[in-house]
Amino acid sequence: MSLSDEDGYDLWLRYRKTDDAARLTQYRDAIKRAVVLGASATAEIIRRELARALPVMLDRAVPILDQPDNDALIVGTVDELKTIGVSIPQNDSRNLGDDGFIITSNLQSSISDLRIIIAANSASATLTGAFHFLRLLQTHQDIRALDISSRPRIRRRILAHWDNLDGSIERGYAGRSLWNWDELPKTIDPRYHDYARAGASIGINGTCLNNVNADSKSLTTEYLEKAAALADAFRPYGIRVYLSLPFAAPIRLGGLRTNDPRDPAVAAWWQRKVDEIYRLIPDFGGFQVKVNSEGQPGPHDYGATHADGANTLADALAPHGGIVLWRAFVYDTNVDADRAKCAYKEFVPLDGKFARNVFVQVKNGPIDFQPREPFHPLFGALKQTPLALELQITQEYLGQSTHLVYLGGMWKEVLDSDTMEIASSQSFDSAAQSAAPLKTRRAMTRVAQVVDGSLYDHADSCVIGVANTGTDRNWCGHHFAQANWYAFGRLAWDCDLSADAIADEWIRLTWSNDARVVGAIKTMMLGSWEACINYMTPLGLHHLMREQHHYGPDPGFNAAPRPDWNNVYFHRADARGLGFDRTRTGSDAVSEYHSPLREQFDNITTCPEKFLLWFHRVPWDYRLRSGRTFWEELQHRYNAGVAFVEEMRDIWQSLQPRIDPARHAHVSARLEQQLENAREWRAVCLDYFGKCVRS
Ligand code: GCW
Repeated sequence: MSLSDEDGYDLWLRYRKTDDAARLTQYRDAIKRAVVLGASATAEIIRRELARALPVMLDRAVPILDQPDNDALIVGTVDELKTIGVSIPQNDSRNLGDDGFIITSNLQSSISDLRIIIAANSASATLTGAFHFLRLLQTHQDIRALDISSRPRIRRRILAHWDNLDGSIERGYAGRSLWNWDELPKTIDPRYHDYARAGASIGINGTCLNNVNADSKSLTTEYLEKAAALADAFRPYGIRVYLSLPFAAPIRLGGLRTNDPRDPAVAAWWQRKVDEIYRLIPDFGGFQVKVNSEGQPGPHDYGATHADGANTLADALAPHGGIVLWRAFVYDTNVDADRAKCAYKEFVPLDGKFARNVFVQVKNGPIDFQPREPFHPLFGALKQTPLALELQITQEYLGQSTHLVYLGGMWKEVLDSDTMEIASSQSFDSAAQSAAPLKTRRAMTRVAQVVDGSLYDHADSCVIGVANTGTDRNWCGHHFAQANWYAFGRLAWDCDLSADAIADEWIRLTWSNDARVVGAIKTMMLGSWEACINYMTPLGLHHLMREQHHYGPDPGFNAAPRPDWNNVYFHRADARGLGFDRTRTGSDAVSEYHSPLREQFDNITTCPEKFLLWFHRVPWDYRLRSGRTFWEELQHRYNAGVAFVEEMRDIWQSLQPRIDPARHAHVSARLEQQLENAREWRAVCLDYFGKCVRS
């Protein structure tokens, strides 16, 4: 059978006839009609989605009714369901919060034979539930005895767009910005709805529209009206708008003489600006802020602290319910000569000084979205301040939109990392803590528990992912980069999902339910991250990428204006060995981690080999656990990385008959390019390091 070409625009919302006969019969029996209660714009979106999906998947008409009848799939909020005599047990509905949903196919109700109910406390959560139900059908799940109750542990699940007002995207590799600022607010591109629909389908509930390197113009009334038009388009999908904040706006837009956040005139200016924003966008989420970082101005320019800066904004936002996402991506050379240590040193002393509606936003690792980093030591260190976890979906340092690299495993490694923060935690009830078995306590001190707020009892929580979307027809440049957008949303919703389970789901939604396709693609995806690490920066190496664009290898780069923008700064290769000494006798970055982690990282024999060169300078003849010398192991890793890309290419080739020609060819071409790049990485790095070995 020849498959028709696809362009990837549908993402994972790709509805097809159920090609499993038994399942098709089951679905047809279970879903004869559908009823969506309520008159909101969101209810209308649910109706449209069901009308679009069900007839295709069931391959027959499925009427969408106004009134419930027997045998109907029924979707509504808990309150709406009450009006037709269906009550959701209070315990269940209270547990759902605003965002959670239930899907049940065995609930007792006064309407006989009512089959499947999708319910939530809010219309937007009902939409998330409807998408979840459709996903069950798309992935051929048994729906006869559903008893699903799903609630996100992280409250704010935000996509951050590094989009500039001129349509370009910093670190964007999939075309231009989706936001057409010139045509806004009048013209609402239908693609805005498709964007919001995709986000809502995986539980995303926030979008930060503009680059963290923010243009003051974004806060002019003209541009706020444009942002408001986007907010109006996204609202029915349950997605709120946030903005990145230009710190210098009081001078640039307000004509003030200073941006000092402690100056009452500056605070008053921000208050007026924030009030204006809320008049235009009543559910505005808040500001993302990059200051005193990479040339951006900030409170330090006036002798003020990060807390002073954040709190002025927080005070202006608080009456409206808005928040501040204050980024900790700072690395002032005056703070510490080791860039990895700076954020911790700047922010730990400020813990307890931030207003209640401030998050400190921390990247997953202490340097900058490298192929692999240990978790950022601020997780487990700041206790009184909620931390927002910042992940990068766009693959700035991981082959951009050319390399197939599935990031689910990377994010899981971070979320599952144990901060080892136990004994010093104030917020634990100490009796309960000592009674808890060690294993349970361990499970409670992971980065995931810092981020979801449970470790230090923070009510609000946030994860934010730098988006990889653009105007490319397939949204993300590489068809497989869609998987990273998808995995971000799914993990933000439920960080206990495994990278494997998410990949499995995504493959079925995006490519096929055919077991051979699922198995083969999963092998590719699950091995792809480790392969990328191996052919770029194995064993804890980092930042070897070419300057500016960060694509391709340049280990010898040493011409930047500051030391920590040079690649040689990070690897320090010479005749004796390789790696950055961050042990106690080196930069002592290990001490930013809790015991016993710091001792583990500090000792070359106990340091996980994946982080070896992150924490240690390793002699070329040092023997690793494999029995190989370090130099042999390094070569082995580069070879393994390249070999896996060859394997991906071959697997993909073997799938040709089972994938539509257009998408197959598109991915094939990229895999060829990836292979060429991986070989180049190996050749350049081994040549460079080899010269050191032999010198
Ligand atoms: O990863 C680096 C990027 C910059 C980016 C910066 C940041 C938006 O190279 O392009 O600026 O991080 O996160 O602020």
